[in-house]
Amino acid sequence: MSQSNPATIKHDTLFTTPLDKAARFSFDEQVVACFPDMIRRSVPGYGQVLAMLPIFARRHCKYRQQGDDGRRVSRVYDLGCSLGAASMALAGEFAPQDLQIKAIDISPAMTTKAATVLNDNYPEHDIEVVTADIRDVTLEPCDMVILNLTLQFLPAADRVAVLENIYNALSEGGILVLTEKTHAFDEQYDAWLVERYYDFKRANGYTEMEISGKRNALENVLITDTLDGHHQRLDEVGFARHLTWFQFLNFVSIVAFK
Ligand code: GEK
Repeated sequence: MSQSNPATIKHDTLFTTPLDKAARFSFDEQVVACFPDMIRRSVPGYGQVLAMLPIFARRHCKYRQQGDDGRRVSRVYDLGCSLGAASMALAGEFAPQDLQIKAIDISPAMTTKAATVLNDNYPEHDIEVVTADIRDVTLEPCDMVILNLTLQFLPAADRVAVLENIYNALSEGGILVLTEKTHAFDEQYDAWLVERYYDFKRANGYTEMEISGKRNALENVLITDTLDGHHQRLDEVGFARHLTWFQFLNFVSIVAFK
């Protein structure tokens, strides 16, 4: 099932004109309108990671939680859900009564659209879309947490607390899937990865102006860690086991086991 009607997804033309140098990237209505096109053309492996989420969920969501009506359900958090692509992928895999999804994003433009898309596609499912800062939310006991390209937008100093909150909420046997853009510690490797990443964007139709405009807008907004840095932080918050299961250029996805 497609996430949105392709006819209503705008082509990403956000950085096709010279920008005010002070302009910063924000998840507003303009971004929402072209988001599916933008993320697919800008994030190597985005579709592959989404496709694996229901496969992981099948193995790790064991109906450990109590639903509102007293029935056993699997509760999954989609943190920084944007238009709900990860929630969509999961909902398609579970019967409505077996799954409870809580999709949270700080951008009202995102959550408004996500709620419509999810409700239109999965009206029978228990999916709550919440507009909130994930730093302020107390998570309920859950089986799976998805942080797909979200932690990178939080100030570095706030990342441990968010992961601790997730660790504490996960039931034994549950998982966190953490997908992030990273940088390499070695400068030469990093330069190679960044150049090939720009080649990836060129191959997907972005011009030099669009690539440099987006890079400037994301400066100090999207702050990457190294892959080792992510693993160290997961250790720090208590995850005893965590594995890099996917890497495509400078984008990685880690699964952390509770
Ligand atoms: C996907 N996961 O398609 N609290 C909640 N949301 C936040 C916060 C915060 N403090 N900061 C940023 N966001 C999605 C893609 S996009 C990735 C995630 C990207 C939200 C922000 O509003 C945006 O919707 C999302 O994190 C990041 O699977 O655009 O590169």
